[in-house]
Amino acid sequence: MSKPVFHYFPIKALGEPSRLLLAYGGEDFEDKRVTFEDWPAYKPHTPFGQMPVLDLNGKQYAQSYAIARYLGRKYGLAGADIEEDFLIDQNVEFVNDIRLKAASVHYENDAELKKQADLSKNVYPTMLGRLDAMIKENNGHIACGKLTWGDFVFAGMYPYLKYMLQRPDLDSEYPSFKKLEETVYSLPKVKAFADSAPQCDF
Ligand SMILES: N[C@@H](CCC(=O)N[C@@H](CS)C(=O)NCC(=O)O)C(=O)O
Repeated sequence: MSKPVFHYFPIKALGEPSRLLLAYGGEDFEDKRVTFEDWPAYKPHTPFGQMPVLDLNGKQYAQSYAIARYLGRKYGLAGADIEEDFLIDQNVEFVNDIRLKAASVHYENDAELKKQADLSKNVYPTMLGRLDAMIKENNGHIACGKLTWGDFVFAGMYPYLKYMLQRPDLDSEYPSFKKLEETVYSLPKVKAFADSAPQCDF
């Protein structure tokens, strides 16, 4: 059986959650960081023309949350029943809503549209406040009051979220965010992986 290969750009963003899950699962995987220069040659060989992609047991697995959910089930980080699974999915979708809103502004090239789409005064504070409350209600986790794959989604993507929101101060404004990131990164196998992985800011 060949070694699993996880393909993503040399950033955290949508790839880091599954890298951390693979590390947590003790998987001996190749962390293939495809450069932006090499990407055009890779792209046609991926299921949706996008990364991340996981090569596992001769199959290609795509879509970041589907991969994270799959790995979560594989490594005992899913819910105990369909009710808990639902809560994890629901709360991960909310984290993704914040990411998509931030991305829609961050990647807007038109300065006027970017200005009009400024969400920092009303939308972000409400959404981030809800996320903060969600983590507090869940004992420092994304859902179910315990460690699940949803925590890995948040922890892996958090630096990217801060970068897109241009909010390095989120750590101090919402200490629950930083604490959850630390909870995941201090798990022994995750820490070992992160300590030896190439450093990237987001
Ligand atoms: N829904 C997809 C989105 C994946 C996605 O947007 N990937 C970006 C990088 S974050 C990508 O591959 N961009 C290169 C391209 O589209 O050519 C997922 O969650 O995996």
